[in-house]
Amino acid sequence: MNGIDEKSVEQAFSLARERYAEIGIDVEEAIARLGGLSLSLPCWQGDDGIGFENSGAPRGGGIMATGNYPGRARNADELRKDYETAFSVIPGRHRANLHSIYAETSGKVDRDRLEPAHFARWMDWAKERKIGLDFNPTFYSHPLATDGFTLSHPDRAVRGFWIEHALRCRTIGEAMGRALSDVSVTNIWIPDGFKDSPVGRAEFRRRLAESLDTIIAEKKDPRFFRESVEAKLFGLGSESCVVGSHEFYLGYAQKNRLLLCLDLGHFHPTEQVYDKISSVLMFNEEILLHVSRPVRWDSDHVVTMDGELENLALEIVRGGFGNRVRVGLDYFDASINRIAAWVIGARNVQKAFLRAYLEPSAELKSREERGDYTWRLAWLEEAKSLPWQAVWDRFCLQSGVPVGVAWLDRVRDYETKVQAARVEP
Ligand code: RNT
Ligand code: ZN
Repeated sequence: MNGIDEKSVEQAFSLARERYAEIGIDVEEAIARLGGLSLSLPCWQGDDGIGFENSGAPRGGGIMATGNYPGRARNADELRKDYETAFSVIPGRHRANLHSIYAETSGKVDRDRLEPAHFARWMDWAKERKIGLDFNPTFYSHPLATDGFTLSHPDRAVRGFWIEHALRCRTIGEAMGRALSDVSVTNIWIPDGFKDSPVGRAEFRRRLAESLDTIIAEKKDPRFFRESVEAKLFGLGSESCVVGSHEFYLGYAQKNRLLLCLDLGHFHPTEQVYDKISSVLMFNEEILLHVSRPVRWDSDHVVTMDGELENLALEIVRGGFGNRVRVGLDYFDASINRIAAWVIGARNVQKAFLRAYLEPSAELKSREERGDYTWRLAWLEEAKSLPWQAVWDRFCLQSGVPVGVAWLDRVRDYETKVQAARVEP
C-alpha cells in the first residue's frame, strides 16, 4: 500500500502535466494555488468539543460529538501535540480554530473575564510553528445558557454576561491576529432558539440585533481582525425557530459589513450551499465557510469527497472568489481516530480545490456563453477522470508529507505511543 516511490510519482506527474497542457492547464500553477490555500481546522474535533473549563456545567447548545474512540485530548498540551501530528501530514500551511473554552487559565476564570493572556500559550505555539489562529466565543455548555438563550435572552443581565463574553473574545481574536501578523476571524454562533413555535420571534430577533450592535460597536484593526456571524436552520432543542436564522444574519452581515459564515449543515437538506456563494458575494465582501457533512441533519460528519464539496470548490474557483472566501472545517467525530478525522477532511478539501484549479473553466464558460451546452457537459464529465490524482501526489511529495494513505501509518504510530495511554480523568 505504501510502496509509492518518488520516481513513480514523478513519472505519473509528468504524464499528467502533458495531459493537462493539451487542454491549456498549467499544473504547476494549480499546485502553487493549492499551496496558498489555508484551512482552519476545528479544535473541537480534537476533544469532542469539551474544552478545558472543567466547570461541571452540562454540555449544551444542541451540538455533541458521538462515538467513544479512545484518546481524546484532555488538555491544551495534548491538543497541540495532536494538531502537530495532523499538520505534519497535511500539505501546506494551515490554521487552528479555537473556541473560548480552550483557554488556559490557572483556576476558574468565567467567560466574561477572559483575556488574551489566557491564550498566550496558544499564540506562542502558533507563532513558532507558523500556524494561523481563528477564534470563537462559546455560547453554550455554561450555567447561563442552560435554557437555550444567550444574546437574545429576555433577561438583561444574562444578555449582558454574553455581550461581555463576546466583547472579550473580539479582543482576544484581534490579539491573536496581531501576535501572528495575520488576519484572525472571530465567528459568532449562538444556539438561541425554540423547541416549539414561539409567538415572539420578532422580540427575540430584535434583542439579538441589539446585542450584536453593542458587541461590534468598537472598531478593531482590520489588518488583524475580521468577524463573522453564523446562521442555523434548526438544532436539537431549537427545532421550531432559530433566532439567528439565515435571513437574519444575511441582512445583519450585509448591513454591518461582517463576514457571513455559511455552514454546510445549516440549511434545508435539499439546499446547496455552493449556489449561495455568488449571490452572497454580490453584496458581502467576504464569506467564512464551515465545511461540514450533514448526514440527514446537521450531524457534523467528517468531510468526504462528495458532490457538495466538489461543487463548493468549483464555484469558488470558477467565480474567482478565492481571496474572498475563508475556509474552515466544522465537524466532530468521536467514532474514529480524531487526528485522522482532521487529516481526512482537510486533505479532501484540498483535493476538491486542486480538481477545481485543474478545470478548463475559461473554455467551459466561453462555450456556455455561446450556448454550447453539449461541449460543456461532455467536458465537465471528462474533467472528472483527468489525472488530477497524479498532481495531488506530487503536491504531497514536494510538500514533504506522505503520499497516498501512508499518512495513516504516522497517525497510527502516534495513536499507539501517545493517544492510547490517555485515560479519561
Ligand atoms: C453549531 C455551529 C458552530 C459549532 C462550533 C463548535 O451548529 O456549526 O460552528 O459547530 O462553533
Ligand atoms: Zn459551524
